[in-house]
Amino acid sequence: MKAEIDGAQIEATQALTLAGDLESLKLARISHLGDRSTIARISQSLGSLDPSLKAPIGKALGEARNQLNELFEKRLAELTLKRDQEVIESERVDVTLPLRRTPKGGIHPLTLIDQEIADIFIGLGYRVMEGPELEAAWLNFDALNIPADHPARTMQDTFFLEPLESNLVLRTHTSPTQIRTMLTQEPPIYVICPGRTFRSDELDATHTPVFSQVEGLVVDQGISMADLKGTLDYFAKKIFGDEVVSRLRPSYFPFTEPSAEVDIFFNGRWIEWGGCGMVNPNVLETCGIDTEKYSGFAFGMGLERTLMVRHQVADIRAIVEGDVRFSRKFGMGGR
Ligand code: FA5
Repeated sequence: MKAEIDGAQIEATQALTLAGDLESLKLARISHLGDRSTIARISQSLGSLDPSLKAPIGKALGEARNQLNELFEKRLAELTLKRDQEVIESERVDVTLPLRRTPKGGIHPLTLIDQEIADIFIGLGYRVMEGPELEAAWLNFDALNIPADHPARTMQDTFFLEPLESNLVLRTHTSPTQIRTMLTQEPPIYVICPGRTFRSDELDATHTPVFSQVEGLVVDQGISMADLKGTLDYFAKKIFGDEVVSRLRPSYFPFTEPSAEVDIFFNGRWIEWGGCGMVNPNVLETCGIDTEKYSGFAFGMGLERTLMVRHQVADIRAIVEGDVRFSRKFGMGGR
């Protein structure tokens, strides 16, 4: 029996010593020191042994167990250290590696100014109205008092959609959204209508075939040119700075009467900003609005031009080409 203990001890010593990681050490312990191991089986049979054998066998068993437990603890410490070192090595971060930056996009300056303008007018109690970019020719022209022979309706300015009988155009201004508003809402009306507009202009330093406008429309009782001027002054100061003044210059639009160009005095000179006027009574009547009771004003300006003036952008292409290096300068670009 002593020989059996010695044999088991040798086998266990070998298994514990050879275990290369914590998992195999655990398995070696279960098979050589666990409940079903040779050593455990001999311990259990100790009671039935001849009394003279009990003491020496018991002693030999105790010694073997102590030696093996010590060996297990030693191997446990060694293999734990080894495992920790492996984890540290595999999870090591090389702080000297160059950073991999994923450049984020930036909010385009046109979107920013669009939001800025919406904030200004929402602050005055206006609502923001949107209309479709693909528009009925009737809303883009006729309802706005633009007759069939008006030059703006020629192929040179307008993108018509095929088949021509569809009478659909890419809207040439945001003014059809005025009509949509007046056809669906009762006065008092206080709205701005921002959006993309299209004209068959060549792309050059100051023109682009796809640009953006913002329209303003007010229809209420007792609205006069003074209200228009006051609103444009306030708008100009909010966009260009408190020192800026605006002036109205007589002009012509079929949908306003009288009509004017609004100029601003900015950086020492007068700059044309947009068109405006009192809504032509013909337009109000087309929309079923009682012209005895109500009058209104409207204005419309280009957003790219507004940005160009405010930020001294010499070429409109910088705005429309979407280069993030340009957008970042407006303060909302990620890195
Ligand atoms: C109009 O479009 C009128 N609907 C504005 C208006 C509204 C007048 C309400 C009265 C009442 P106009 O064609 O001038 O007007 O265009 C207005 C602005 O759009 C111009 O001042 C300019 O800033 C901008 N714009 C026009 N064409 C282009 C273009 N090809 N590229 C960039 N901006 C343009």
